[in-house]
Amino acid sequence: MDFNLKEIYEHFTADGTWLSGEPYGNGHIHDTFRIKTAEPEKDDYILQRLNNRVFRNIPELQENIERVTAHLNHKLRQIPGSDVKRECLTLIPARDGKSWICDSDGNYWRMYIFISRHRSYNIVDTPDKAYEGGKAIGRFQAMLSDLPGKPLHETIPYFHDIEKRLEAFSETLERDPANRALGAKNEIDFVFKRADEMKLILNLGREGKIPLRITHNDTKFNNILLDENDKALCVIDLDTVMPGYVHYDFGDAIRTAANIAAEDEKELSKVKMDIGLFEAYARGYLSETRDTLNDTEKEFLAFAPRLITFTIALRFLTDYIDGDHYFKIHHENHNLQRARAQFRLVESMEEQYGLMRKIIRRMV
Ligand code: ADP
Ligand code: GN1
Ligand code: MG
Repeated sequence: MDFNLKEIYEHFTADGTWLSGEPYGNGHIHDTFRIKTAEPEKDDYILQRLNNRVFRNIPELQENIERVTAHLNHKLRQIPGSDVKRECLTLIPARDGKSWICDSDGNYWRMYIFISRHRSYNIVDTPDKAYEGGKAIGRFQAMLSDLPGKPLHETIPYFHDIEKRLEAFSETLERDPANRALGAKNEIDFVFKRADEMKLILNLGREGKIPLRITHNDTKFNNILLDENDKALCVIDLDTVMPGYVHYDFGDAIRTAANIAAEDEKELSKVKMDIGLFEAYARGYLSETRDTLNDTEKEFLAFAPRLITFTIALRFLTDYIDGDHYFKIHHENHNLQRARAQFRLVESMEEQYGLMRKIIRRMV
């Protein structure tokens, strides 16, 4: 689709003269553009067309993000030497004062300051970077632990609820609208074999042994920006910040920070969880959260990567069977390829689970 980005840009109260707008980043959900301004000393911007099939209530979504970014901004201002514009997202209000606009075609848009001089990684190649990512998420959770006011809206209900995800999968399999189930028999078997054990974290929550906290819920490594020296800079993609278990953030971060291959690697023999990257991320994360997590949360951290990698593989597979309506895809069978790579990663985690537990136990 072609958009008149300049016209949309002009609806926001941005500083700086429009120079150009180009697609940016590797997100699977929104359409993201980098807007460059003509004046070198002025900020550039990120303009996003929001996916309102995925996020059904944009005003609520934006209200969450307004509250979260205002709180982070307030906290950072109290830290001497902090670079507020780069260490948290800054929304740019529209001319009517709202933090988003709806254009005449019914598209929703929002704008952030572009975080300058950042580095973004889809694959992590050194323990130092993994460590910094862990610190960034740990600090993010700590800073939001005293967010004042009412609970955040659940922008996607039951987002990491594995029972609901399994139900949706079974329902999609039954419909099999794209006639794809037969070609994914091995993957389907893989899911049902593990369905029960994956309810562990959900059950601990039900038993009151782990608390709901404010979590990010989408801690894929490219949602954590590092600075020009590869130090933790900013956690972005705040659409799913809402109540959750810390395991969701830990698990999703390991899924991406410790996988030595791409999320959608076709050559499955290349997919592997690197235990050194796992250790480094966990060290960074626990350096910020060791004192706040309870014993049960700590005890089951090592299980989290298996759960979240399985959950996201299941969502890729569900979307494949459903005919690719949720995640952006770049070729036919892309969601199946993603699911296969992620299931292989689950196996790699299963193979190393004893060691993962030992590492966490030693650290807490
Ligand atoms: P999606 O939900 O589609 O993943 P994101 O909000 O994560 O959307 O944005 C997609 C990508 O755009 C990010 O992975 C990142 O590379 C880039 N990005 C988003 N916001 C900013 C920002 N404020 N500054 C710099 N880059 C950003
Ligand atoms: C999506 O938005 P993005 O690309 O950072 C998805 C995550 C998945 C991830 C898999 C709102 O993340 O849940 O883990 O793709 N976000 C949403 O790569 O569904
Ligand atoms: Mg993203």
